[in-house]
Amino acid sequence: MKPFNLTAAVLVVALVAGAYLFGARSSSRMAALGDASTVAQARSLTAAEVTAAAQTFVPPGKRDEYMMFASGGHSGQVLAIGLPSMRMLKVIAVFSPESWQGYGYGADWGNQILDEGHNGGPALTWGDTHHPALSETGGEYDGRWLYINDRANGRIAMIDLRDFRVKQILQVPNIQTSHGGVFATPNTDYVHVSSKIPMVWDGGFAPLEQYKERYRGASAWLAIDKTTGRIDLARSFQIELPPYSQDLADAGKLVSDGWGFINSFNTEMATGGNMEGKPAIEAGASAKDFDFLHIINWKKAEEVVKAGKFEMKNGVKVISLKTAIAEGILYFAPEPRSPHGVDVAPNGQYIVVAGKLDPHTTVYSIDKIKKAIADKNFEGTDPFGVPILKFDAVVAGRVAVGNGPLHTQFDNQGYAYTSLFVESAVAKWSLGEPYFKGDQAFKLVDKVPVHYNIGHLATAEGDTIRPAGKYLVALNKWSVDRFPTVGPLHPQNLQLVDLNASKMKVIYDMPVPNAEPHYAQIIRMDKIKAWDVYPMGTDVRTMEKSAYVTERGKERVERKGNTLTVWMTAMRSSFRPDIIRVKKGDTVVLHITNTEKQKDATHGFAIPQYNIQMSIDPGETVTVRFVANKAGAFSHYCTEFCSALHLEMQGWILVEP
Ligand code: CUK
Ligand code: CUA
Repeated sequence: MKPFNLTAAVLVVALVAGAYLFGARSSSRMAALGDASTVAQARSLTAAEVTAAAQTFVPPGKRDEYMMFASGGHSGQVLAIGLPSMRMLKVIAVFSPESWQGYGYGADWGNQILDEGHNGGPALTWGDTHHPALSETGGEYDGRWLYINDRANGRIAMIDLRDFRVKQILQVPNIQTSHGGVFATPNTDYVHVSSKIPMVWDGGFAPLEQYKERYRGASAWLAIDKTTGRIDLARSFQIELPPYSQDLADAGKLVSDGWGFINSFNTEMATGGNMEGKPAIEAGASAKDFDFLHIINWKKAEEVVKAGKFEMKNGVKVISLKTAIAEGILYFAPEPRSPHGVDVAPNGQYIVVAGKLDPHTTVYSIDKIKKAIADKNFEGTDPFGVPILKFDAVVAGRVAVGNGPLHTQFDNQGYAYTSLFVESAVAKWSLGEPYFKGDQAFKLVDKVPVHYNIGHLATAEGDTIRPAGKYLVALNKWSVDRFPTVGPLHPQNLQLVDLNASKMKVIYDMPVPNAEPHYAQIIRMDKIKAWDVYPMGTDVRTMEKSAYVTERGKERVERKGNTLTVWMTAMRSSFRPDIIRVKKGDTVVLHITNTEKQKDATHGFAIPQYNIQMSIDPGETVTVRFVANKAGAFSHYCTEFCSALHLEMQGWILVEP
C-alpha cells in the first residue's frame, strides 16, 4: 500500500472510528488531532493504517476487551493474549518446564504435576499443544478452566483460570497421540480427545501387516468434576474406533447436543513403506475420494456404560466397536478426501467439514443425520461394520471457498469463516436457514488475504452458542517477509482481522516468537476472574490450604533421621530461616510460604547448584524436596526482583561433607 499524504478530514474520520470503538468521543480527546496528523505524516501512515491503529491500540493503563488462549505447539505451552491489542499477557507453562514460573524445577514436591503424565518412557519434558478448550456452561464459555491436548502424546492438561496454572496432566489410556479435541460439551460434562495415529492397545507390538486387526483408535469422553474441573478417569469412557487417522473433532450443541463429530483420514489404512516398495503414507492415505465423518451419540454411549456394556482396558471403560455399532452409538458419513477441520455452527444445526484436498466446505445437517439414522438410509458399511449414511441424505450444502480449506469459525450474523491454507486467505460465507434462505445461503461473500499459510482461525466467543463476531484471529504458519529476519526460524504470525464491517480487514500483525499456535479460543475478558493473591497458605496443586503453611514467627527446623524439614517464610526482603544446615546425603524438605498479601509480591527461591528454581506467589505455600548429595556452601536467592532490598534476599544452604 502506497502511503499518501493525510488530510485532516481523513484523519478525523479514522480517529472518530477508532475513538468510537473505545466509547471515547469526548471533544478533549479529539482536540489533539493536529498532533496525530503530524505523527501520521511523519511515519507515512495511510488512513487505513491509522484507523487500524486506533482499532487495536489499547492506551497505557487500559485493558483489552478479550483474552485469547492460543496453544503453543511444540513449545508445550499455552499463550494468553489480549485482544484487540494482541499484547502477550502470559505464557502458561503446561508440558514443558518454564523457569520464570518455577515449573519443572523442583516445586510441587518435585514437579509432581509435570510428572503426572508419563507415557511409560523417560520423563517427558515437552509436549505439542494443539487445541485449547474453555469450559462451558449452557454452551457459553464460563471462564473457569482451560483444557489442552498434547498432540505428541495422549495427554491432556487442565489449567485453572483462577491462577492460570496447570492442576492436572493426564495420560489418557489407549491413546498414544491425541488430536481430536480438546472440546468441551456444552455444560462441560465431558471434554473429548481422540487418538490421531492408531496404536496397539494391548500394550505390545504388532507388525504393520496386522494394522487392520491389531491397531485401534479411540474416542475418549473424559468426565469432569464440576467443582474442581479435574478429569475423573473412573467416570470416563472410551469408544473403540477403527484404525483410521481420526483428526479434528467438535461437540454438538443445542439441537446436536449429545453428539460428537470426528473427522478422519487415511481410511485406506496406509502404513507407509516408501523404501519397501509401498506408497508413502501421504500418497496411500489419499487414494480414496471419501473418508468418514465419525458421528458419535455420546448420550447413548453414557447409557450403554451405565448398563455395564463395556470392558475395562488399561484403567478405563471401553465400549467396543461391536457394541458401539450394535447400540447405535457410531455412524459414518462420507466426507470428501482427507478432511481436516470439523466445526459445529452456533445453533448446532450445521457441521462444517473442510478437506484440504477439496476446495469446498461440506455442510452436514444434524436434522438430516438424525433422519437418515432413523430411516436406516445407509449406503453400506465400512470394513468394520460401521453403517455409512448416504452422503446426499445428510449434506445441506457445499460451498466453493478456495484452495486448501482447513478450519471454520462463526460470527453472530450467520456467517462462517474458513481458513484457506494453500490460498493464504480467509473465506467468509453464509450458512443456511434460519440464517440465510434460498440462493443467499451457502454463498461465498468475502475473502481476505492473510500472511501466510493460515492454519486455524478463531473468532471472539467463536465456539459458543453466542459468538460475538467483532474479531477474528488468523493463526498463520509462515511469516515470510512480515518481520525483520531473526534467522531461518521465523516467528509465526497471528493476524487480527476486523469483522465489524462487511469487508474483512487485517488490522494487526503479531509475531509469535516462542511457539507455533495451532488453535485458539477467545473469551470476553470480564469472564476471567483470576486471583491476584492466594488465600494464605494455598497449595496450588489443590487450591486448598496447605498442611505445610508457615505463619510469620512460626518458622522452624526439624530433623528426623536423615531428613531435615524446614518450615520457612518469604517476605520482603528475607527468607526465614536464611541459613539451612545439612549433612551431605540428607534429604531436605523445604516448605516455603510467601506471607505477602500484596499484589505482585512474588518471590523466587533458587538453589542453582541443585537446579532448583521456584516461583512463590503471594499467599502460596510450596514444597521442594531434594537430596543434598553435593557438599559445599551454596548460596540460595530470591529470583524475582521484589523490593528495593531484593538483592539482599538471599541465604545459604550449607552442606557439610
Ligand atoms: S491442527 Cu494445527 S493447523 Cu492440530 Cu488443529 Cu489444523
Ligand atoms: Cu524476594 Cu526478590
